[in-house]
Amino acid sequence: MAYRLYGDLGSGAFSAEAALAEIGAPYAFELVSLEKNEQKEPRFLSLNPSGKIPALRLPEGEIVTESLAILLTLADHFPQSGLLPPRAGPQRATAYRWLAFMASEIYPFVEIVDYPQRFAAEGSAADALREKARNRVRERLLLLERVMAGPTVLAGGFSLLDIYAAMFSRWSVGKEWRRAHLPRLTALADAVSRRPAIAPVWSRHFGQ
Ligand SMILES: N[C@@H](CCC(=O)N[C@@H](CS)C(=O)NCC(=O)O)C(=O)O
Repeated sequence: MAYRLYGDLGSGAFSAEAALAEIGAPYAFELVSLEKNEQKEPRFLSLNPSGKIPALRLPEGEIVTESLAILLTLADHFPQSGLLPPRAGPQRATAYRWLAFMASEIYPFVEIVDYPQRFAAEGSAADALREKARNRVRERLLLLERVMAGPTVLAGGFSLLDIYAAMFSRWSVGKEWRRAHLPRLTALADAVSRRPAIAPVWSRHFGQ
């Protein structure tokens, strides 16, 4: 049995699919439409009770949710893929550090930008909250922009970090703002989008 990835286009499922493509692992993509709110339907809730995508069914049948857990699991399954620096080395620790930063310091604010009415009364309170959350995402991407080793997040070259950072650079902050303030992350995302294995995945999720 191959991997089965549950998600929507332009969502966090991009990171898992890009990793699968980069590895060259066989997988199937099952659409869970955010527009139709299918992530909250019983069929999907039986896979992920938190009602969020992505979810990955492993060849063994186990379900993994949480985008970071999925990425780390895939890197574990395919150590030769080079998606993470060597185990127990200092670069591996740096990789964990910034992966955790993106998952815990950026991703939760994306939910507020996308669904502010979950956190504040609809109307001007929700609109104001959305703008505050957008600013937190911007501030944290600016931090990532500053700590990037060069054209990739890690000094050792391409890794999971670049896939994850490229994805977050697409969300919440606005194209014009991104181009004006995140030149290195914009160049990183362009480079990720051009990687031969990832290019078709990128264009399905983000266009161009
Ligand atoms: N912590 C989760 C967050 C996943 C998440 O928020 N996914 C979004 C799509 S990018 C989602 O499913 N949103 C639908 C909802 O919150 O109802 C992860 O890292 O996978």
